Amino acid sequence: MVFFDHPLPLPLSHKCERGVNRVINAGRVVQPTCIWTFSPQFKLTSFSWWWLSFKLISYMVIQMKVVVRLFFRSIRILLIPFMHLFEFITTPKGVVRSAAAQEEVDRQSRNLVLYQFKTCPFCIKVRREIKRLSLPIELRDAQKNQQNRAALLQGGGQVKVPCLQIKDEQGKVQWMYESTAINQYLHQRFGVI
Ligand SMILES: N[C@@H](CCC(=O)N[C@@H](CS)C(=O)NCC(=O)O)C(=O)O
Repeated sequence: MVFFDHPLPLPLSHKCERGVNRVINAGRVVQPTCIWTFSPQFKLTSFSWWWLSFKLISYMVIQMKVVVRLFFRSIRILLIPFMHLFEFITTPKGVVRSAAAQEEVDRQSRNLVLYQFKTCPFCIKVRREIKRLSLPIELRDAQKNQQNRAALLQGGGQVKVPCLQIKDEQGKVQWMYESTAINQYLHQRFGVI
């Protein structure tokens, strides 16, 4: 009969031979919790096979997730300089208003905050519109800054960017997601015809 340490946790052990406290394994005295034998009494039940397969597959899925995440993270890091260059090239010049009109726009812009990621293409799209409309809107990074991330999650309900925080004259706060909706809103409110 072959004895060796049981390499697996329950439920395989329910089929194992029990009641033996000490076993000699390759000349060493070991204290097994369970002994797995090749004796005729030992059989892997179909449940155990399913359980083993499930464990194996879930382990592989977790490993794959890590690899896929690493892959996309490295691509993003490689793309960062190109995205900044793209933003620099495609950002238009800001509109010019009269001093009084710009002062009013500046005042209203103080009630707006854009939660964003530096290299998110949808955020670049909104930042471009902000620049085009000459709006001094505060930008808050929600990727690395945990405080901003938490504020976005708590206020808006999800960590998704771009998100425009709009405070009205009464102090009521609204959170607007979707780059297209944000650009439309900014255009309607501050657009120069
Ligand atoms: N349809 C949305 C897409 C926004 C989106 O997918 N944003 C990504 C970043 S580029 C995001 O917030 N992902 C959540 C995260 O990475 O945690 C829009 O146009 O604003």
